[in-house]
Amino acid sequence: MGKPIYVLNGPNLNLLGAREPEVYGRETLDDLRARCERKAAALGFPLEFRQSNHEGELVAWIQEARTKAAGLIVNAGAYTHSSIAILDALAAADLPVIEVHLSNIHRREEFRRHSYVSGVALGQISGFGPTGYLLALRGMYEHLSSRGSKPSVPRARSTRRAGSRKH
Ligand code: CA2
Repeated sequence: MGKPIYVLNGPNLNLLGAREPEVYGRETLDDLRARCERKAAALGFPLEFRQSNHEGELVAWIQEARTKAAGLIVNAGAYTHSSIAILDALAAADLPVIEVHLSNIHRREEFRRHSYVSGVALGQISGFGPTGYLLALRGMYEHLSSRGSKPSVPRARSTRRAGSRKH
């Protein structure tokens, strides 16, 4: 098994499914975790899925990911729009980052349009609900595979034809 992809969730995402279903849907965080685990298993990589309401804990997890993870998928919740500490930690991690939001942050309040995370992310997926996480996992898989750093991708078969080997 290679290094896991870390999926980190920020404040209040533990309330998923319990409140504001018109914005965030009816799926709980546990449902979302289960979906992500199934997707990661199908793609063949380990997954580390976590949620915290604390900025410092998220920073600590990003620092941990620097040596332990192959890539980071981040929904920093409201910290997306405010946390330079998370931005700095992501930049220092020097890992591929994909930013995810359940809602489309560009068609909500003006203050949600700016994301600190975007400055260090490969890209942002916003507005597709829980499906956005699955798209991010797929995107990370493709990104890591294209760099040859997806460990469970079968090694390329030799292009040398049988019998052409020099003895
Ligand atoms: O759309 C997203 O995923 C957000 O990251 C969610 C954050 C929000 O501050 C961002 O602007 C966009 C809020 C997460 C709060 O989640 C709740 C879920 C259910 C009920 C209440 C809050």
